[in-house]
Amino acid sequence: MKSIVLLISLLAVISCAQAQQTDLIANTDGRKTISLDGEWRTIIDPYETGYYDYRYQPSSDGYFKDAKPKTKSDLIEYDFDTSESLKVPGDWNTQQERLLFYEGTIWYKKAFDYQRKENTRLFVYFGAANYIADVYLNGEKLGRHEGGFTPFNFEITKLVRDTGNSLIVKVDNKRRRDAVPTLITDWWNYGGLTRQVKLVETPATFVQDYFIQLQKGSRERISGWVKLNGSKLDQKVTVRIPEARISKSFTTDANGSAQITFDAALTLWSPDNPKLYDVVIEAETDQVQDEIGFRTIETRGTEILLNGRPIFLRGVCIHEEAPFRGGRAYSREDALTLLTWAKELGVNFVRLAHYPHNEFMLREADRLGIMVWSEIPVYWTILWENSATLENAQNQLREMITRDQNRAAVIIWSMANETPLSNARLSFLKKLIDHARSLDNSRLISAAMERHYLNDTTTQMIDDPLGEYVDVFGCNEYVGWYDGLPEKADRVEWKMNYQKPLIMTEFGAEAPYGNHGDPLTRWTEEYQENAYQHQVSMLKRIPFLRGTCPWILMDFRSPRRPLPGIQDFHNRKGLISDRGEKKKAFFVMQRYYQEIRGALPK
Ligand code: GCB
Repeated sequence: MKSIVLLISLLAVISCAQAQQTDLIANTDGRKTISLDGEWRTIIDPYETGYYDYRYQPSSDGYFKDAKPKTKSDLIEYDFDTSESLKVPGDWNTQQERLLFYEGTIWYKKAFDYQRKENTRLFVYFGAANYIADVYLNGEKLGRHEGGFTPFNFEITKLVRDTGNSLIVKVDNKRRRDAVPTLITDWWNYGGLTRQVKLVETPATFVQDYFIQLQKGSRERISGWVKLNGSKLDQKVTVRIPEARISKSFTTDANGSAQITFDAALTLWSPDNPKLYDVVIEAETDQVQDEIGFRTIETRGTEILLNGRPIFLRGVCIHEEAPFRGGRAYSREDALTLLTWAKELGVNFVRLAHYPHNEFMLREADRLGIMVWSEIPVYWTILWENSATLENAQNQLREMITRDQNRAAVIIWSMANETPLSNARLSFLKKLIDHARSLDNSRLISAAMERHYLNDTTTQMIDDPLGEYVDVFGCNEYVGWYDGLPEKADRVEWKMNYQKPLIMTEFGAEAPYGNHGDPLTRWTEEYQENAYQHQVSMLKRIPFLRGTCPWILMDFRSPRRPLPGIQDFHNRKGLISDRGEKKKAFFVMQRYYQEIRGALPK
């Protein structure tokens, strides 16, 4: 009998611990939050001693217990409070020289006090942790999150104390064959709590998520939904857009969901006029506010239509790499620097490669009027046949969409980059596409794909079978760099099997800023400039081309690029160096964008 009682209470403890995992709070900006950014105590743990015992079993008294010796004889071999600290947000690699190449586990600890309030729930929210995060509060496990570039949160209402809370996160960035991304990428595997960490307060029942966008194909009708979380799920919910004198009420069902549709005469968001409206979502027990832009995005044959008018996407690819200081970008200032450079180039579009970027990028793109391609790190050689890999990719896709589904700037969700053809890959990517469309049918779906030469060796053929399932075809090519010399572009013709718009999602050449020579000497700015000149003339000859994204705005760190004196572990294909110096090729692209700007509606 005693053991049954014990078992029941054990199960209760387990289910209580599980109940603390929560779906993502879509908009933390519109809520009361307490920042946990700053110095966190850290322990470098390459052998995961704080997690596994010496038989490689998960240990019950690992570092997450944050134990202290109680007597002078106690044996405890770690101490957060006398360990070194690292800054959060921030990757660990660029904070300490000895961590530059480190891939493994680091434990983070933040101590905090919190004044508990009645009828208020508390969550701990992580902007991102690369790659796996195990999160503990006061010795209890809250849960695990996998995926290095999307947000997640856990409810801590029941566990939080008034004083002396110990929040501990084990972050592990070891690469894995079955992970997303997999073992090899052309970017640095920056580890750590790379984005903001905050406590988020909500009422007992709160607006957890909402989708408020124009209905596909309509420029006058808003269509979406609101979702509540809590115990009082049936409520009256009002959506207000005060500037447009709109106030519409709906009733949530027993699951806390309400479909919303209403007519609205709004000024549409576009790069020329990035109009955002204050939108208030008001439930009986909660209220959140957001700034939302309204626009439509569709395709018709080989055209891309923004608000019903054909548009050419003058783009550039961007990695989430910090200008000037290096490492992961994480701040509004970083976002503004990158996007301002992109604007100087003449863009109306950016491809945020190769994973979801921090939320500042999306919020600032909304304000600056820059359309966005956003993607998940399904890159190169993913394990297509592994169901856990698919689940992981779907989860990252869902978290990306949940965070950014109300950003007018985002016009394209991209599923993958340069993935090799196979049936297993096609079926994997089709499932991702279905998943994306089920979450958001208002945006375009794409992927950056490859192409091949026909027997004549100068006709580039675009016929990836995935093309059938996307709205827009994205294509990466390096004519003039990996593929012949720059002048080869003059002889290349393009054919496509699909009546769909094409975006050239990558092309480029590599040169460190200030390295000069003649136009055929590799690694010189002149070679890069030469490659861009021939590229641009080739691009102009592609009738179904509706966008271009040179690779890449700014140089970035990559372990695949060791060439001493030239690369020094950086991919130098940037149009701008990591110190903000513009290379000659920048101006070739800038001229091209100036030229085509007038040719089509902006
Ligand atoms: C590509 C990849 C990109 C690389 C780039 C390069 O095709 O998509 O991640 O960094 O080429 O520089 O080779």
